[in-house]
Amino acid sequence: MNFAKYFLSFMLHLVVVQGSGPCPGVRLDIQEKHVVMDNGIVQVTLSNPDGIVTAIQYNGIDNLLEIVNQEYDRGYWDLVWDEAEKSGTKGRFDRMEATNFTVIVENDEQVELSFTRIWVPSLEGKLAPLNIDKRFTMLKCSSGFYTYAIFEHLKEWPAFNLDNTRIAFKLRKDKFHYMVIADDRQRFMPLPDDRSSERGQTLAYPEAVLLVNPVEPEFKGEVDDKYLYSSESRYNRVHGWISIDQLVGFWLITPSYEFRSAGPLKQYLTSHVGPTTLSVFHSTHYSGEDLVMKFGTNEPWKKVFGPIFIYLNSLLNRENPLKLWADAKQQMVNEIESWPYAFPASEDFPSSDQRGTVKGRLLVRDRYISDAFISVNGAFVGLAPPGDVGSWQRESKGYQFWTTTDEKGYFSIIDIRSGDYNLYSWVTGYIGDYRYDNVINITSGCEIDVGELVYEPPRDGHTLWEIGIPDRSAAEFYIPAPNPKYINRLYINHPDRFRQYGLWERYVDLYPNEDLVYTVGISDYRKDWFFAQVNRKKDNNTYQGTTWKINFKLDDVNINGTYKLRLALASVHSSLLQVRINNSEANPPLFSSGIIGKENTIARHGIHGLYWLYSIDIQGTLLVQGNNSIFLTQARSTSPFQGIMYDYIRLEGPSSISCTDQN
Ligand SMILES: *[C@@H]1O[C@H](CO)[C@@H](O)[C@H](O)[C@H]1NC(C)=O
Ligand SMILES: *[C@@H]1O[C@H](CO)[C@@H](O)[C@H](O)[C@H]1NC(C)=O
Ligand SMILES: *[C@@H]1O[C@H](CO)[C@@H](O)[C@H](O)[C@H]1NC(C)=O
Ligand SMILES: *[C@@H]1O[C@H](CO)[C@@H](O)[C@H](O)[C@H]1NC(C)=O
Ligand SMILES: *[C@@H]1O[C@H](CO)[C@@H](O)[C@H](O)[C@H]1NC(C)=O
Ligand SMILES: CC(=O)N[C@H]1CO[C@H](CO)[C@@H](O)[C@@H]1O
Repeated sequence: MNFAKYFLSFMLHLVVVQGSGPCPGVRLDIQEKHVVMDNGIVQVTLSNPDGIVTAIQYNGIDNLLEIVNQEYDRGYWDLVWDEAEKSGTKGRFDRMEATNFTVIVENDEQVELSFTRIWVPSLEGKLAPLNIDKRFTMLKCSSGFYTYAIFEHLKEWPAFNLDNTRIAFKLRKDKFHYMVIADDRQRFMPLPDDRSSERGQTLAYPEAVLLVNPVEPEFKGEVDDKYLYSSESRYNRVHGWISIDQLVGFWLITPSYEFRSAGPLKQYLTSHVGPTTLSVFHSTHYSGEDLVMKFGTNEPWKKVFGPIFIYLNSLLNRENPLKLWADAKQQMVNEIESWPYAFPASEDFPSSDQRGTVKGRLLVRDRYISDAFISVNGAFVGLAPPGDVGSWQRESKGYQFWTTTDEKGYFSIIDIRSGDYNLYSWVTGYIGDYRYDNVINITSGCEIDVGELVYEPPRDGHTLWEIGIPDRSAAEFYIPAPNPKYINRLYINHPDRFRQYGLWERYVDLYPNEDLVYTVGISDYRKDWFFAQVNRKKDNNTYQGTTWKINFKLDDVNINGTYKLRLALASVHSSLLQVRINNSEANPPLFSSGIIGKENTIARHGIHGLYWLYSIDIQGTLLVQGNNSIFLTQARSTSPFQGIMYDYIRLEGPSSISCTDQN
């Protein structure tokens, strides 16, 4: 079928059927093994007392969830945990089956159900030491339902690690074929069967499969990998699936990311072949072990994940199915506008009037560029639990509240839960991280004005040269076309060129014998700086680290001065970065990072992971008038996925005061 033509054949008028007119109240039917919530639009069946969504009846379809699967494998919360002394991120999977079912609210307007599991010491070593309360809420006239969960670790309980937690929905593969992550990230998807060993070929890791003999021949030759569909938290607000035949949409709407780990840039899985759709609240993806939540004994903790909204929509016959996406985006806006929700019955979810506000203005002063206090539009400003400068990107136990500045630098962060926070910021175009040093105590209904804050990014001298844009991403560098054998057609002629399988192998194609050499003033970072410093594959299937060389000319050198090399990294994976000046053999090197990073962004087609900033002193005696070279060596070479993504590199002149500075 030519799907593009199929879509175009529809006329563009939108009537989404739901929500209007009178609707019946919400009804609850408690059965022996199941509980059913029904508001006349949607009927949701949960297992009793496990609290697993076994059926979602909507628009005349008995169940939108995969009826081929066992009931426990349809719509479920899960977590991955481990005992405290264990390392790694692949702990023990737990589907969070509850043991007790309670009706919290039951009236015409709302039904709220609670499925709980209480931890007791006899469960030590068997289950994560957590009390879990899974809530499911249905409102009158609402085309969907809400879910949230409260996790609690009590004071005397054992230490443990929490690697991952999420909710997963497995949809019917006979109905849902078209997946939407964003306006420019949507497509018909292969079937789960296409990933089987009879039809597909596993590539360098199990998640990536080359579709050799798919059921629908149009997918032949493509790579399927769920990591091709990951999304940053700030953009991960609505995604899901469309049934083209039934004109039904299934959407996960996340109106706030206050409860997700690690701030706006953290990347999470979304939807993928299954058809599966996920709301991930906490994971180590694109960050690694630094993101594992590690709880000590004597560490009481409680956190509410969600609520999120599972939204269903439908169209009348012969309408353009993509209107379901347009409508889902509108519903997302509606949900964001009603955040924080008023309906959750748990006292652990504070309403808007129990929360506080912080406002102020952020200005940037970058000496040696200008003495001016610059107001920056779109700078991220956020509250996260108190910590070191930049700690928000590894923070996961608390809540984070982020906004961006307006064109004059003003910001207002609303609906902040009570508690102690630091205010953090980073600004595209400038290196480093800002932290407002006072702890901000938010209490119910408070309004705090922090006034004018000035971020002075790290700088000791004038820019002698720079490579890239300081934006915490390697996207501006050279990203090669994929090997034609390993493409995902969605990302051909797409702005996100980095979302392709196997780009790490293209380095050797481009630099078969000599490593990358970049000459300041002649090279162009958009073409001449490969997006990741990856290892070189040898004929005997071993790998070799690489040394990249930056050539630059200095008209004069202050041998008494200290020059500063700023190395901002967008991601690292199991790497050892060494810096040498003018002598590629110098031992010891001028700088060595030690082994850093477990972010796995190269394998997972991310263009950034965690942000690292190194500021390295270079004594003037190491430099010469005329041509100089900086050698960047990535010395670890046991895997193709090791390497470094640079964000931005700058050499600053020595911090002497010149006549021009004084004028
Ligand atoms: C189950 O919930 C009810 C109502 O909250 C409570 O009375 C009962 O003690 C709970 N049972 C268990 C095993 O937690
Ligand atoms: C901040 O507020 C919380 C209540 O929201 C309170 O428990 C805590 O002690 C306060 N911290 C400080 C430093 O005042
Ligand atoms: C693989 O080849 C490289 C040179 O291309 C060599 O240095 C290395 O020792 C070889 N490794 C093995 C295990 O044969
Ligand atoms: C460097 O310092 C030495 C000793 O203080 C001084 O004699 C020399 O003139 C200085 N050179 C430059 C270029 O500033
Ligand atoms: C300095 O580098 C430039 C650019 O790479 C090159 O053209 C020139 O020949 C070099 N000069 C010397 C003296 O090596
Ligand atoms: C310390 C050092 O190795 N300096 C060298 C820098 O590069 C120039 C030009 O290649 C050499 O002359 C210096 O000796």
